[in-house]
Amino acid sequence: MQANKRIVEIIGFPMDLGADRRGVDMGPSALRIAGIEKRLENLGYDVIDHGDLQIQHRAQQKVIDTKLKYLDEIVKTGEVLANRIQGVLNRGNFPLCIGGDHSMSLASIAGVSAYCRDKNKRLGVLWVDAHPDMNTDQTTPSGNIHGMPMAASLGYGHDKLTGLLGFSPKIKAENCALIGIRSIDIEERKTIIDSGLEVYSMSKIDQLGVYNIMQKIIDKFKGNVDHLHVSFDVDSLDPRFVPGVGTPVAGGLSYREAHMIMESVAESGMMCSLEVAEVNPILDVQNQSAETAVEIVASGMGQIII
Ligand code: 6HN
Ligand code: MN
Ligand code: MN
Ligand code: MN
Repeated sequence: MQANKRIVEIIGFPMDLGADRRGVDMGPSALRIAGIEKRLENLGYDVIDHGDLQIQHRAQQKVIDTKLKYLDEIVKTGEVLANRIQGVLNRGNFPLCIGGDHSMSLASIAGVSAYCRDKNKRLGVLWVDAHPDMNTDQTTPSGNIHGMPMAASLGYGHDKLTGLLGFSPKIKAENCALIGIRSIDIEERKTIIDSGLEVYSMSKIDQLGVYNIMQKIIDKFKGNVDHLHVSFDVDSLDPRFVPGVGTPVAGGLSYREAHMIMESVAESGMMCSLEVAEVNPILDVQNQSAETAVEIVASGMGQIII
């Protein structure tokens, strides 16, 4: 088994307005330099790389609300990305979005969710991250929108974020699973509890093992979900393997644990869309983080199975 679609359409989203550390807008280039297209072609996919979407530079704008920095440009470009993703899915192809900071997920999940609504498909999300990204403008310690996409997709937070494409919520908590989590802000925790989200922390991984957890997650998805979207924040990995991230947290996934997550996804045959976020080449060591991210994408797309 493998990911469902044979044609992969890559969309680069060089967004850095959702995060404080500069350089993450070069993530899409780093992933291309690390050979993402060739890697997928070697697995038997046809790959169309659409290049990057246009995002206005930070220097061209102002922060209007310090609790929602660069809100307008993030929403505006997010709508473009969401529409592009819907287009890919409507063509029957597999969208692979490469970021860019994780505020990209607002848009990618919106696009996938709109497609699923049209087609009467039940959407599930696997969120692989050190952070749950469950902040709102009321709880954020940073004002950075990359800490908010999961919350917004569930309907928590500012109307402009939750209301992308004109409907909310985009996903149901019971059809989501978060894994790799080890950094939760105090106020953010309340939103997680309120939502009822299933969070598999690093501590749970230590106790149960990634393989067992993934079997459990996939089993649940199998009964309830038709379209699985995977959102992979590379800071889920331990910073020893992925130093090129803006918000590193010690004690992360090992190289093999990250692969095991994605190998389990591939084995399920359920993944219909994927995104990779937060590769920051400025903070990286010889493009190691982008190379690791490409390896992980290959695992998710069936490297050991095909
Ligand atoms: N990410 N919880 C912190 C915040 O500023 O809201 C960090 C968020 C990190 C977001 O890595 O995608
Ligand atoms: Mn080619
Ligand atoms: Mn994230
Ligand atoms: Mn993160």
